[in-house]
Amino acid sequence: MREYKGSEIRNIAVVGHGASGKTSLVDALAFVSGSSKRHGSVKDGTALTDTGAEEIERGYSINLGPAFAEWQDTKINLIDTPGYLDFQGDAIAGLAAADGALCVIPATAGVETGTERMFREAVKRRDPVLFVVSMMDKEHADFDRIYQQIKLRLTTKVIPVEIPIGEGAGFHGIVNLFTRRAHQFKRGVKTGEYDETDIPAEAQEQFDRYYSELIESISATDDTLLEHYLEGGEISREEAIVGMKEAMKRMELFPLFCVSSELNYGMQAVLSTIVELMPTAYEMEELHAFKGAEGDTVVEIHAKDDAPCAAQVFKTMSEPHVGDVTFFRLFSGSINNGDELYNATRSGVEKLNHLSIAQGKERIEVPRLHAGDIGCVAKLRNTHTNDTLSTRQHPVRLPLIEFPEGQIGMAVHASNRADEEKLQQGLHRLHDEDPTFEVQYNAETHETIVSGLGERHLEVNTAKLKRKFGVTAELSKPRIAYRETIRGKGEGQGRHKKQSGGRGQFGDCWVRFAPQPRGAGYIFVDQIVGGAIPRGFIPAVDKGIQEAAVRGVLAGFPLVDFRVEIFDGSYHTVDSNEMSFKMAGILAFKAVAAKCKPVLLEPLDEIEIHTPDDYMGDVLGDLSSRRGHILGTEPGDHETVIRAVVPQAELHGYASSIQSMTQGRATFHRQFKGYEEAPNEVAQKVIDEHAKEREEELATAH
Ligand SMILES: Nc1nc2c(ncn2[C@@H]2O[C@H](COP(=O)(O)OP(=O)(O)O)[C@@H](O)[C@H]2O)c(=O)[nH]1
Ligand SMILES: [Mg+2]
Repeated sequence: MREYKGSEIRNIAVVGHGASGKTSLVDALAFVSGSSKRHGSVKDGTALTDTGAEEIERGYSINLGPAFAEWQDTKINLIDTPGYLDFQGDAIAGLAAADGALCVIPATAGVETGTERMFREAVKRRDPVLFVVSMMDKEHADFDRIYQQIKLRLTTKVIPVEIPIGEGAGFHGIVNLFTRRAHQFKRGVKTGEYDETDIPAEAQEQFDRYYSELIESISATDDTLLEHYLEGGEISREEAIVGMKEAMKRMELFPLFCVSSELNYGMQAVLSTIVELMPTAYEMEELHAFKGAEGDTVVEIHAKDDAPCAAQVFKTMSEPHVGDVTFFRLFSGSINNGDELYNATRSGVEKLNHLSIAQGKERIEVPRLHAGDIGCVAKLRNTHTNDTLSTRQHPVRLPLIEFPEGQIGMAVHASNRADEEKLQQGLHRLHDEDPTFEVQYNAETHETIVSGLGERHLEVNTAKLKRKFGVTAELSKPRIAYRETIRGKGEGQGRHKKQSGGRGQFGDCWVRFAPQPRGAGYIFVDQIVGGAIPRGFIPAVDKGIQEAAVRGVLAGFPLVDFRVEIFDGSYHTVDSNEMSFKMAGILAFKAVAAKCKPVLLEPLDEIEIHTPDDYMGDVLGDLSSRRGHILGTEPGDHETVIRAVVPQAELHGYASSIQSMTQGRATFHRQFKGYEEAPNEVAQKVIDEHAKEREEELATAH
């Protein structure tokens, strides 16, 4: 395989909703170009970029999948991405590595949530987007309807460059509006060969309509072209292409194409269009990176071969028998097989053995990669997603890819207790592979909590744990970290006395408890006068009280926000010691706290929801059924922002229910807000449950 310079490279992410035909399209493009030897199929589990065991088993993409197609002296790097929102982390990583996107929309199902989410993400990153209507051969395929839907739901700046001849079972050709030529296909063609003809009569009327629309749209983006057009001049194909490419870069035009990946119809035209209309890797917008230990110096990164190397890791995948494979986009400089690079994020040197490019799961070793290219390397020592590889002489860190944050949390434990350590290792490896999968230990509830983007995300990672690390893990509803406090004042005595021959134990204290404002914590005040207890023993009382407070009085949760004054006590010159006074503290807590109107506190989250206006009523109604307190609503661009405070206990499963309530169009962010007294009936339920658990524990202990 020859070497490609950045000017001969296009980096394209293929995005869209789940089951829109992305993986099939990537497979067909690579096959038709000749770069991939077989036309694989998602249904048979042979698609080029769906290679993980979980992907083949489930029939959809979970990880991004790298591939390439060599076409017209150009290497088109194609990054297939998962469409389900649960796996959108990889779609965002794919976009970050690319300079442009193909947004795939099936001719039957049309625009869906994932389409909308990824189209907006590409536009936000200012990546030119080319729409591809896929599955034109399927029953009920309807090109015009999809075009109107894109206009309505995604952008009015969409413009067909191709139109289909026939639809569904009758789909047999494509007219290109630029060339005014038709490609006519026959069933069973191997690599998308076609007969080129004039526009057939059956497509003439449609052509006339779309052609003037196309030329008008392009002219409207460029003053010279517009003048030319208004004066009645013809706009040449070359002028139109240049005008279109520039308009695409400014997000002013989004061309629309149509294909059938199953039949390989339309693939050659899409390949040529990518070469013609998508920016080369050298044209990428200039990036800014951070230099120095504090990252306080900003340097410009240009796609130049002779500039210092700067590569961003956008994905790592652990593979059986290989270890970790690291995928990176080389934004600047060129690298040779065997080079040593410097990971400025972690201050470590890495040797790039077997520098490669990937075609699905196959890796092809290359001697060199030029600025702008995408490559991979196996067995780096300590390099993870979002790290920057540069050189010791010019260490830099590229801006981080912003991954979406977890939406759902579950407690996890190994089915077999002996596997607990393996479980922890596996979880951390999975996080390294996928930053949207997070692992945290909650010290209050003693649970490991995993969070991700949806139920499917957590379920797939549980399957990976089993396959890759041999651990069977169980997920369960996380415990809520309730707390307790007191609302009243009280005082009493803690007296510990034990005499059993020899030296005894004696400690005795008198204390007063008083409530403190929420969040004030625990305060201990020494008000002993006249040496009722020697100074040295008083801290032991404090310690005893704190120790007892951890287990609370109502339901076993820590008691917080209270003040203790120690004001009297007594001691014994021989039998008193620290241990005895700690016991006295514990007894004092037990005697007094229960008398001070103890109450249960529950944790609350502040939640911010972005929802399309249509669903606002439903979302608000649902929040109040979850005992939510609405802080306010604000109108946004095409959405409303709702802010509310909701008890954590009511938020379990919220991600799934808001997705089904809003057809997956709302997003939310939640954050711990603080503690408040739980309403009586909630508290009583928690107290009863605790009592029952205690009983069961005691029963099994005997
Ligand atoms: N009839 C037909 N089916 C297709 C075509 N492209 C994809 N499919 C099928 O649609 C389903 C989803 O395709 P896939 O490529 O996995 O979509 P992705 O989830 O976007 O990657 C699979 O069963 C494919 O076989 C096409 O051009 N024609
Ligand atoms: Mg796929």
